[in-house]
Amino acid sequence: MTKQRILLVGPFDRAAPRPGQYAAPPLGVYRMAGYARQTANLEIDVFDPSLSGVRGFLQQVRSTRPALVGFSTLAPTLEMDLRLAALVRRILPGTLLVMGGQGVAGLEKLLAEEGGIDVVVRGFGEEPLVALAHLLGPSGRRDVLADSRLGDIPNLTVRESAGTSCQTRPALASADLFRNATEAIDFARIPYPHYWAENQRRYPSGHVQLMKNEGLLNTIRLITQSHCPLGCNYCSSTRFLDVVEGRRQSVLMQEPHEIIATMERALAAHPETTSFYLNDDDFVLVRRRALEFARLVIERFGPGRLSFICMTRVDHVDEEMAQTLARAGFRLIFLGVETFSGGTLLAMEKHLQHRGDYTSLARRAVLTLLEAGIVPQIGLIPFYPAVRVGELLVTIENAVDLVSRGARLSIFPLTDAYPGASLFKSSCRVSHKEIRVGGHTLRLPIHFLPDDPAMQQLAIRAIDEHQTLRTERRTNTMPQPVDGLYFLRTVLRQLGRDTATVDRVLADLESQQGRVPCSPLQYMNA
Ligand code: B12
Ligand code: SF4
Repeated sequence: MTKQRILLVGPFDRAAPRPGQYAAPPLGVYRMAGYARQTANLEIDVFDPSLSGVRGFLQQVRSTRPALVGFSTLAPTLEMDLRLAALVRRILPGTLLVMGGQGVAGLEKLLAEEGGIDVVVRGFGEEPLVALAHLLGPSGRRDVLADSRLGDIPNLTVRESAGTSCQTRPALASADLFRNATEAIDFARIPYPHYWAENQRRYPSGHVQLMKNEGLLNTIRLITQSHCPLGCNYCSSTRFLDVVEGRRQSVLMQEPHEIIATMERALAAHPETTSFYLNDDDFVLVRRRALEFARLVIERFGPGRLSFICMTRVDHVDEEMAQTLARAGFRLIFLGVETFSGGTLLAMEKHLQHRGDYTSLARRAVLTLLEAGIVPQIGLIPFYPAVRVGELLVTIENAVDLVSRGARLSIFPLTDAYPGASLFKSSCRVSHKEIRVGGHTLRLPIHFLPDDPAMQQLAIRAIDEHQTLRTERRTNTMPQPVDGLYFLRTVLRQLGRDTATVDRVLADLESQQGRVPCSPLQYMNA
């Protein structure tokens, strides 16, 4: 019998690129493909609609006629992913539609009962995908849904008919699966050069320079641990793998020598790689491991051969860590600061391993990285639900000051309401949008709104004004931190505050940057 083909589809982000964001391949999907080829010899194609568009997608579906299409989704891409699924249903009614990824958490029943998806998978997809593929017969979808062995595959929500579904037993992920799946990633089959070329096209060299990302465009992202367990209440990825009621998934991670081995495999496939982005939610979660990794990098590659990027939290940065990482080649570190105000921080339940003044701690983390020669990129959520005007001003003042000293910024104005975040259990107000797919209307959460109605109005006005300026000036890919600073400037202006300091920092950035399209001053004078 000829092997049935499977198509895995990455999340479709129509809004890309967002300021400061780089295109990257959907690693989870490639990891599943590698594992399924290696363990079960399955015939798998991978398609990334964010890179190749809807027309390319339809061509792929029509020419390969897959028996199973697996969609990877994230909360903000769900609408587009469901639309692609509806198109497949129309072209190939007998194909099994499966959906997984971070974006299914908390929406499993909705997606199976009203989203037109046959099987929704929670957690890591490698084992469920292989098990589902084994149930495919000549009648594709019908065979799988009628097979009693479907009930033995854990972590599934299966559509029974419109409006009803059933769930199979939950199971946590094992350390063996994490290791085997990571080892099965076939880097040679991931078209990194396409993504690198796309990023080069998107960001002129002046932007890259201003964002302090020189030499970081040929980057390969790696995931070396299963998740971050720290449990901040607005975060969904911290709970994505917690599928068993009342039990938390233990963190599964590669040891430093295993990370080096993965890098060597990636480098052998793509020797033109200049940097690795250790894209774990918190690469410095286990101090000993991060320090040992830095030591091994110097031993194996020598100083300067490779650059590194990672993400961590302010309470995991100290002088020894910063200096050691800098020596190993770490150039850019994303810091989940979110706010510089201790009051707002308390409401976020970030469980910091630190007592004392939070503003000083957060500033110290940023300055310590700068002193070590690493660029800190400060992530902020200025309009977190509990925020008050005084706290917002503390955040803006510190962010502007630290950018003037060399830090960079990423701003998410409102708190994204990702289903699965524990903040849903609070009384926070949530904005929703309704989407219509396959004859059903789905109501999806979008943002947690500020509690204080005046702050809510302020946020909405500032976001609108900022978006209008971006559109008018066609500056959607304006470099960070210019885009972020300009947003903060808009907030200050709306509050009737003095903008002289932020104006000075913007002007200073322009003079460093030289002549680059959509310069900050042009933007400010709009
Ligand atoms: C690298 C990364 C990116 C990269 C690459 C994106 C990608 N598509 O993989 C870039 C920079 C492009 C990116 C962009 C965005 N990202 Co992003 N990203 C990440 C990050 C840091 C790691 C993702 C990763 O590689 N994980 C490791 C792999 C192995 O896991 P995985 O992808 O989840 O896949 C496994 C399972 O989910 C499951 N699975 C996944 N898909 C499928 C499909 C099927 C059929 C099955 C059965 C199973 C399955 O099996 C996989 C293998 O085990 C995560 C943080 C995190 N904790 O995951 C955020 C994260 C996924 N991103 C997020 C968001 C919001 C986005 C954006 C929408 C950002 C935005 N608002 O601007 C865009 C969307 C663009 C796009 N087209 O994907 C959110 C999603 C939140 C949510 N609850 O949905 C996360 C969780 C970060 C966060 N804020 O919490 N991102
Ligand atoms: S530290 Fe970051 S990844 Fe970890 S729970 Fe908090 S927000 Fe999520």
